[in-house]
Amino acid sequence: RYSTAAVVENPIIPPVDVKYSKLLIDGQFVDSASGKTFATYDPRTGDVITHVAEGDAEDINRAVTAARKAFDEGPWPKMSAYERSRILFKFADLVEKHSEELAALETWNSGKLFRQAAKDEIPMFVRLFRYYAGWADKIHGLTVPADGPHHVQTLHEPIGVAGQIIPWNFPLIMFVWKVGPALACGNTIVLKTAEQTPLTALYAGKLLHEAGLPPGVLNIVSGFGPTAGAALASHMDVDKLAFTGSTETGKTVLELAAKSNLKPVTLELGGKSPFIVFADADIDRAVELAHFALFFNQVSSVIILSLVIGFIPQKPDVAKEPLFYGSRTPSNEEGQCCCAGSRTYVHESVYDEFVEKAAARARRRTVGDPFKEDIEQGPQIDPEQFEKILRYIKSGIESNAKLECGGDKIGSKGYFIQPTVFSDVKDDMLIAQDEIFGPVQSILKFRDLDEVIRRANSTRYGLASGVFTKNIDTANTLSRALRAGTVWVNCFDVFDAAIPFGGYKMSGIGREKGVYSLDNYLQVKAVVTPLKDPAW
Ligand code: TXE
Repeated sequence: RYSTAAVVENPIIPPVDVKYSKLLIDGQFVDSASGKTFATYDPRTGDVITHVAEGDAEDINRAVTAARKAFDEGPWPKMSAYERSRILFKFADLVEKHSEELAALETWNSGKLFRQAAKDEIPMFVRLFRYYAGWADKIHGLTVPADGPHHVQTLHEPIGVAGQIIPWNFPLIMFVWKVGPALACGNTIVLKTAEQTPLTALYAGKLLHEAGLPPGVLNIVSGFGPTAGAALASHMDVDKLAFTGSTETGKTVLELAAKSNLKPVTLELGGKSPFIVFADADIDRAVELAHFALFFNQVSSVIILSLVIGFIPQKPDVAKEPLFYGSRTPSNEEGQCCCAGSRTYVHESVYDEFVEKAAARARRRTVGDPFKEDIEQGPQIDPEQFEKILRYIKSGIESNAKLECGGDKIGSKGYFIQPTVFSDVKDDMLIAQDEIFGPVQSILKFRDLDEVIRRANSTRYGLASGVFTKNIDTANTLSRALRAGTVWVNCFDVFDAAIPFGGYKMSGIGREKGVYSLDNYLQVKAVVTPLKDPAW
């Protein structure tokens, strides 16, 4: 289905204009202190979309000063929790109202499928904000039964100014994972967006203010990692840091936080998640789900949903698909997902059949303009990621993995890569060790349960995992033995606002989403009072 000719010769003109491109500080869109701007690109073509204000250390300082003032002087942290909740609910309504525009901007700036942005990610963004809006007035401490004649209570207080650094693969979803819990708990924020995708966060920031967010509570600085990002991580007046990105940069920001004011840090980093197919699995479903787990590109929400619930409809009718899918959000397209099932382990008795079907499935994958309805895979985000993926493909070929299909770029414009499948992959090959973050499936053969547990765990990462079997004992054993933050059994990438997400080992520190995410943004204070004056 893909060809070596240019895949996007006449790109669809996005149905949206860029309205916001300055820094959002203290409730105002402002130029950067240096007056500098940087270009942001359309990954379909590599063409410039617009120029945005480039924040650096001085702008981070301005933003932190505004956030500090908004925290110390209020009204946000001291506002009634119900009022805070109402503002977040109102914002969710506004996002729904502007969802087409936001989705188009997200696709234009990140290259993700428009269908995916509009029908999965924006609804999930709204769902998550409503989830956190619901939490705002339900956060409270405990009465503690301590020994002795004391009344002891805990107060759960906002932590202060939160610094948040997000990546480009899910610009809006990463926004809500960070901003949602921080606001619900009454914190103020300085958010540094990824240099590749600054546009939708600014739009969302504008809508939050329209919903009634006081100035200074959410400040957004577009800019680069070593300048703006590092300044935020090492700022003495930032009380907490949350980061999503590469393991390497995660180590850097942790060090910066430790060397400055020892601010607590949560990290959501890279992964190399195993997807394990046992001999008793329904092979066709396992092939489709493994394909989805690695490449994910919105085969169609209906088909993916049906894989999860085990029902295959005759023909998905895209026009009639509901806007909300409740408890499921997709991973990202083009394999640009931290929890991608990037090591596909298949039992030896079904291995040959699986490989043949997996390659056939990848060959059928449609690559092209993400604004088009019939496309499954858009471009990679930028030249760096594009080149990195091509280098890993070359390394797979050189290390004698068997190239079943793909293996090259497509066209000469934009950042399109052929859906690629390697079989005969060995655990020590680079393509089985490193996070490729692209449309490259690696299939490995295994013989028995103990062996696959050992091999699945033999990675420095521990973000997610998938198990495909009809045997409940196998599923239960794997669920406990796999050292990963998520085990998906007979499904993959099933997300929900309430399900915690995060990594073991070098995949991160802490959990996002769900009730666990609130702990990241709260201080616990013990208050101890004698039951009666001891002098009596
Ligand atoms: O990540 P970085 P990049 C992985 C994936 C990808 C690789 C590199 O394997 O191929 O990382 O991507 C900011 N101080 N993931 O280069 O550098 C940066 O500006 C402070 C997995 O995009 O980690 C951006 O906002 N901040 C991941 C954010 O960090 C710094 C998603 C992420 O950039 C900084 C993305 C510094 N010194 C990539 N340097 C996931 N977990 O989902 C950079 N940044």
